[in-house]
Amino acid sequence: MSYTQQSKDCSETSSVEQLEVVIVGAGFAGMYMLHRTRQLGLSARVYETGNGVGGTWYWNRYPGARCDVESMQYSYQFSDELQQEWEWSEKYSPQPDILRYADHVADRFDLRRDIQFNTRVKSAIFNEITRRWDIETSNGNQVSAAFCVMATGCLSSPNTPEFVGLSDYKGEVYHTGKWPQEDIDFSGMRVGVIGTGSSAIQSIPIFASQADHLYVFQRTPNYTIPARNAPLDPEEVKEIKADYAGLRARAKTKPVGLDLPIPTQGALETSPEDRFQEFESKWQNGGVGFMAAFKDLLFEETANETAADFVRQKIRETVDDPKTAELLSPNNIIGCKRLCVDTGYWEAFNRANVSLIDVSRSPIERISENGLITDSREYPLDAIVFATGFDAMTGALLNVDIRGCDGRTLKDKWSKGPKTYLGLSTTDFPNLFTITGPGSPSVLTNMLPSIEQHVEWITDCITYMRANGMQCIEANQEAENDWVEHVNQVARLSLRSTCSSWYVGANIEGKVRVFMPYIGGFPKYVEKCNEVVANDYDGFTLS
Ligand code: NA7
Repeated sequence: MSYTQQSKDCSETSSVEQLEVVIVGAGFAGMYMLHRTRQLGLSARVYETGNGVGGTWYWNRYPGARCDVESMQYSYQFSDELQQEWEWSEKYSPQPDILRYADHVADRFDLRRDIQFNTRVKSAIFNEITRRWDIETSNGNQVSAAFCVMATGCLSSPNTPEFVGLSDYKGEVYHTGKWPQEDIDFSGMRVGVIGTGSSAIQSIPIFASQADHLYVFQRTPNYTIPARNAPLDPEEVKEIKADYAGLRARAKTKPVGLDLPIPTQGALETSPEDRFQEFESKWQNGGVGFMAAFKDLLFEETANETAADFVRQKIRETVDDPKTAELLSPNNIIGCKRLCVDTGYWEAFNRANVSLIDVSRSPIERISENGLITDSREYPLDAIVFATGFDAMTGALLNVDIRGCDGRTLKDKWSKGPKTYLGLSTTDFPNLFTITGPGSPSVLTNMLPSIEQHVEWITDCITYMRANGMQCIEANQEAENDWVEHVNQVARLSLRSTCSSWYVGANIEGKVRVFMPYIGGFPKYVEKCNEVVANDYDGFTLS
């Protein structure tokens, strides 16, 4: 639907399409938002930079990319038919399976007809006369929408450090977060990987099996736990599907939104033998559940040290060369940076064609025409892989020129760290919603239930506004201040806020150090969101 509208100063007439809702991003958040919006009978369009759905799982196609949340829980629950009919094949799904699932959802709910691919939203500007959002895309489309919903993802703005000389480099350059769609095979090549975060840890064993020689440039070693991935047992799947609702309901009572056992004992309350047994059993089970061995691992440094020691011992047992083992051993808080999950990571360093290069003391100096230079030595390379992570949580939001009341930019408002009410909304930006935005549990939880909770909250809010003849909703300054204070306060209780991770923005030069996600847990957060609604959108002004 499109009609002619007088522009602000009435001097010209332009044809601008009018929509109820514009959604930015066609990952799991954007797709469900579109589905729910259409169910309400509202006109909506999704703009997506890529040429397909899936968001994070569309871009992160690097070899070895795999989810660290179990497949049976890393999926939508809004449609029982969908969760009953879809068959996952592995305990932890590889990226191609998750992308296939995203494609299936898009087809099953006929979503593509309202998604415009290959289109980046350039700007979203709140028009104070129409009280609507004026949105402009990279290919010059202009639309006006009553609501603008940012479904841009938390890890979707890749971070590529600006090394001197990169543009002169003659070899191939890749970023794990922007991996090409075609198959890349490093056979016979000298390959350098920069970084040892989760993306590097997942891809290194595969690169090592292909490359002539693989050089891993490590600044900070990371903790990783074996995934122990396996095909899903059909009997177990049958059992889950017989009571999927039960599993989902239990998951919602857990801080991370995952049905995992909650520890009741502290690490220091147990004897060293029992403690070892518990760590060993979690280690054998594999995955991020390792941190659920004891209740105090993320709160008490001495308790945390027992878990860190256990993993360091495993590294020494696995890696043949003691010097390499030492270099691979982190000496910081385990679980402070997001714990990694791997398949054959430490083992890869036992191969003769893999070298670990420490760049902690002498950083990467520059990239030359032929390779990478550190510590005054050149490493000739045919390809360089940047596994250097993302400008997390705020990067993708701030890549769009978002302007609210009085022309205020979001970049300006968040220059000292993101400020939101519930991670859903921000003062001075009426009718703008962020799905899993900073200040919400998001990346500290199973993303799918967190996404669904936000989408349902937002669509319920729009329904309420329509039913009550309201045009605008805006977070109150005081409510926002209180929420930001609460988010910071609970963050200080956890060891998670103490290290230089992407949770605090420490990986991006110049980014203000603020613990961005809400660490108070999924149930507490949902309770707060529901309370706000029950009290007539307490903390918001509706007009
Ligand atoms: P991460 O976890 O942010 O890891 C990025 C890695 O890149 C990390 O080891 C960094 O070292 C390293 N890095 C970044 N810049 C440089 C420079 N300039 N020189 C050397 N090394 C550098 O990103 P991932 O993509 O692996 O994972 C992100 C999330 O995706 C992950 O947590 C999962 O949730 C999924 P540093 O530690 O900063 O010293």
